[in-house]
Amino acid sequence: MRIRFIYPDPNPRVGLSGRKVESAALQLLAAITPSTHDVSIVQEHLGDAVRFDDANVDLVGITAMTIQARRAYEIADGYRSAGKTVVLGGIHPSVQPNEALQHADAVVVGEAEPVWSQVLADATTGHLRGLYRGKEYADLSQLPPYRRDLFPKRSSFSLGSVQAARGCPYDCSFCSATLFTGRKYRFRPVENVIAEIKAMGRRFIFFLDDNIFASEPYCRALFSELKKLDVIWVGQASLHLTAGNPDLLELAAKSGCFSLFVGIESLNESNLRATGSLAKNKVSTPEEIGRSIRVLHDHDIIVMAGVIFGFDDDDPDVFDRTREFLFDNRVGHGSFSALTPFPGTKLFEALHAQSRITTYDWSKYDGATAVFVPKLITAEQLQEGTRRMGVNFYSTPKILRRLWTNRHHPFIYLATSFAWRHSCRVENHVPFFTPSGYWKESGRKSTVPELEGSADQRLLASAGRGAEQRNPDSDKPGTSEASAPCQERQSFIHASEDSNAEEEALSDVRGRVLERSTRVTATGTLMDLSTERRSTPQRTAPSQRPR
Ligand code: B12
Ligand code: SF4
Repeated sequence: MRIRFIYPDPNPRVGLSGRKVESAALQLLAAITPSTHDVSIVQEHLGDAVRFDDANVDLVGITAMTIQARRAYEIADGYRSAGKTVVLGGIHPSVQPNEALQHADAVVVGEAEPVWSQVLADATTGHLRGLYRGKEYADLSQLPPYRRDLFPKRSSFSLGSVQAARGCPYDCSFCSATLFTGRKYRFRPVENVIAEIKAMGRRFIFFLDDNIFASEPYCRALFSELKKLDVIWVGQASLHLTAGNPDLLELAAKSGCFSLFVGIESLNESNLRATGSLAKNKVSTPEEIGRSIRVLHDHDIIVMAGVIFGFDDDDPDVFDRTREFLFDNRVGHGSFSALTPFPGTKLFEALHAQSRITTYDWSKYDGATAVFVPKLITAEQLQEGTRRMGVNFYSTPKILRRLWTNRHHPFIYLATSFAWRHSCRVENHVPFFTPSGYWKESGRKSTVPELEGSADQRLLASAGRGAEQRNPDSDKPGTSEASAPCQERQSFIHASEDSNAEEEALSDVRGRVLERSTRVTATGTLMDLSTERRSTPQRTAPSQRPR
């Protein structure tokens, strides 16, 4: 078969982060596709065009995070209208499989490795079975080298992405990672990671791992090998594993680590406790967080602080407090997001149960748009405060004032800061993201006609229809997968995992699933849920309430 893998361009607002990084998922999918098939990759966010009239395609495989879902479905529908077979996969189709099945011949739930050969075999004989879900997680020691040969190196500054491990033992309420990759770390053999980096021939490396410092023995071995290569790398890490281990941090710096993304999330301890994020960083007060950041600075590592606004204890002053903290601590880079209840997360369940989610139009789940009603601030304050945070943080005087602390990589620091600055200002020009704004901004014409009704109604309706048409169990009472706006969290946590943490997670999600099934059966269909949501009056921030 002639197979084309596609990375949809979600929208231009995501700017720097979404636009430069190549898709590791598609490179890996191409690598695990037997060589009897002819494979190509289209990365829309890097400028490749999607062409539905291309006769040289038999099967299209599309990846999607939630923010990409709308565009992914458009592409899928376009290819299916042209008579091609379409398979959807990635985090969003995995948590919303029945919704995704409305636009595809098959949906892969979870990791592709365990099921991909079966999908291809069934597609070849014309007998695709709808949903494919592996019985266990992928064995990372068997991962083949990614197919980087399928697209040209775009620029000497572009990042080469590599994955050393999957999984995360924590379960922060807003995060999709754990339910997707499991609560147990799985590592690739160090020699395979190093061989891949060497073969890549790139100087700038991006470790995709949720926590590159996850295991001390593993990262010691990895960093010692990396030290022998002339590479510069960035990764994600938790504060206690880095700051609490200066010796390891020194090795990381010597191996080429120039920047670490650290999910600080919030400076408010009660938010950290409520979301479970305290477990990963183990520091809670601004003073402790500041001290940890200084340890990273002492090792010449630029800190990129990940901060989320809109938690239940965030009041209108949260933006000023955070701005001062980041400035006082000369934090080099910042990534600011409005809290987003991604489908499948505990946060989604909680906010949905409280009728606080204001839209199920996934294209608005971009981390910049307020898609729920916050508690102590208004949705407008959340959206505007988050936007202004980025613009203010990346103002030219501020970038220059923190140069001294981040002087060890002056060129990279300045180049990335100004790129982020540009990215924040691009967002500034698109105050409210709408699908039509998207097409206008990107200069691209929509390839499928606009559907009737709001995006909310369409998504809700299609999810319900999908269940009826494709899920043989959909008419059974209490089948929550058929009618809930979000599929169950446990749907692809593999029961075969034997770690205690995984068992605890499973019983935890099972409990909640039971609760959800009852709730969904009681309320009936998705449309009922949306009516329930819409009839809930908008909450007002306490400061605006009449006293
Ligand atoms: C790298 C990464 C990025 C990169 C993306 C690079 C790229 N172009 O691919 C950057 C930094 C740009 C990024 C940005 C964002 N990200 Co991000 N990112 C990740 C991260 C850390 C790793 C993803 C990865 O590449 N893994 C390695 C590959 C091999 O694994 P994989 O993608 O899971 O693919 C496997 C399966 O999913 C499946 N599969 C995937 N696609 C397909 C397709 C088919 C056809 C099939 C059959 C199977 C299949 O098979 C693959 C092999 O097993 C994940 C965290 C995580 N643990 O997953 C978050 C994550 C995916 N990101 C997330 C988010 C929210 C974002 C942002 C929206 C944040 C923001 N507000 O800006 C932006 C959106 C950017 C955009 N697209 O425009 C969320 C997604 C949640 C959701 N429900 O959508 C995640 C899960 C993080 C989290 N903690 O919740 N991200
Ligand atoms: S520690 Fe990071 S990757 Fe793990 S659950 Fe929390 S936010 Fe997600």
